Amino acid sequence: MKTIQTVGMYPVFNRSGKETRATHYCAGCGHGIIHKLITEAMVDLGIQDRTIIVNPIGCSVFGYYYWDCGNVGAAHGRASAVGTAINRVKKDAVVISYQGDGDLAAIGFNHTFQAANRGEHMAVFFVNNAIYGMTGGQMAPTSLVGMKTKTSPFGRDPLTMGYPTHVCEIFNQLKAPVFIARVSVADTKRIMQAKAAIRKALEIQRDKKGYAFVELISPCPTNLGVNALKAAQFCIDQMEKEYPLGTFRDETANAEVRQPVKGKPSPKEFFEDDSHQVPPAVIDPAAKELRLKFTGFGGQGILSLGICVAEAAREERRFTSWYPSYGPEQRGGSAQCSVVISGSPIGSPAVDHPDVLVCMNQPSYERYIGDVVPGGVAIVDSTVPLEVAPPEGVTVHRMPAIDLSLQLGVPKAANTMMLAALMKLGVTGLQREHLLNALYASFKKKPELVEKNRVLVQEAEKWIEENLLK
Ligand SMILES: Cc1ncc(C[n+]2csc(CCOP(=O)(O)OP(=O)(O)O)c2C)c(N)n1
Repeated sequence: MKTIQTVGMYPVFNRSGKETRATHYCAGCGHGIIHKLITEAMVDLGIQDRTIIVNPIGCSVFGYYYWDCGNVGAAHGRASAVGTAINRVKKDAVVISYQGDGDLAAIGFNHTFQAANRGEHMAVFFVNNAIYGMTGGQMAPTSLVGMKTKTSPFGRDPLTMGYPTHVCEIFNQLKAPVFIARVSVADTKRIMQAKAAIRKALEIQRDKKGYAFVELISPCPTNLGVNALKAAQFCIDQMEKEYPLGTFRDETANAEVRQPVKGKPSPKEFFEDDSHQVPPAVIDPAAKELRLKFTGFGGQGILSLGICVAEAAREERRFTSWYPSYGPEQRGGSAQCSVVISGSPIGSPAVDHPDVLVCMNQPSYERYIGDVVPGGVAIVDSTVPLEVAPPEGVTVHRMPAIDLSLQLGVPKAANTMMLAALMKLGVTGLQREHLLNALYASFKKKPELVEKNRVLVQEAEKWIEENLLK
């Protein structure tokens, strides 16, 4: 094939293994025009090398076959969220979020709205063809009243289907956006206006001035079931009545580069600050993976107990994960967390079949004891009646964690008693010193509790020696 000189778009589109210059869009569709306008502006402004386009789910999902710049695919509706992430880590990037009306105004509305409210540095191009194109013509949030679609065969009825969504008008209530405009690609005059709006949105990105939103009214002949001319006429006659064209906001001249809150460390400062540094884990094939589950009621310190064990493992340079799960109640609901300790990277932090189970209440004992693997260990508070027999090969230790903590006058320290049991019974494979360091570190904000807990651990260990290890 003869090489075609192109800028901004690839010379050939390799979709489906075929080298072609034809796009996958239907005749008369607006996407191709909008692609070209974005390409022209990107090249003219000299930003091609730092532009990253987040391609949506919808007819324009294949944008990355055409645009010769950075391209990232996002899950349906998440383009603005993915764009936000890119924006945060690649400060010099020009981020474009390209989204259809189903993608942006239905499944992804909140993501897009929140990105607009935060004033993320990105240009959002919102292609409004009043229908779900890719999936065959279902009703979109922007479908017109009375419009017949696959899912509104008798016409959109506001009584049951709501009214058309005016995204520009809604976003115009927000403080952060710098530029908001609605344009159309239905005829040449309108395409020229669209070209200017797209260019402006990208200039704002080039100059790091903030968030720009451009809605583009775009014909979809295939799903309207008419020819290209009639689809364009529908945009002009019908859609513009509902969605008037124009610039809603242009604060470009006054936009200032926004500054972060004072006193907040930059990500660089944060990660270079030694107090946040985590020593990297070391591969040790001899260290078998140990899976632990801590269970009880919320308020019993179950989650903190799991954190202590995970932190101690971290100090020993093990790979470790801590994965909490709790009911909606602030106090008294069920709480559990999974901890994995390993000498190699961890596949999943979820622990369904623990080697070690810690139970602080009856419901969790009954719920989880059957999951412990043969050869495993369960440490169960003595208040829990063992009405369910443990599986064969599972050792159950009874620990009066709640009663001991009450006797010692610190009812909240039942989890410290359990930690002492884990240490004394040696079931975590971690050193006592590291487990204690992790316990004391958890009282960073209440240093007076360190000494108290040191005594509690001693008492608990004494009890274990006399009762469990004899
Ligand atoms: C999570 C999820 N839900 C639904 C779909 C199916 N789906 C693919 S594209 C699409 C709608 C696209 O419509 P629109 O955003 O208007 O873009 P157009 O195709 O019209 O350009 C839907 C619902 C999907 N891919 N993923």
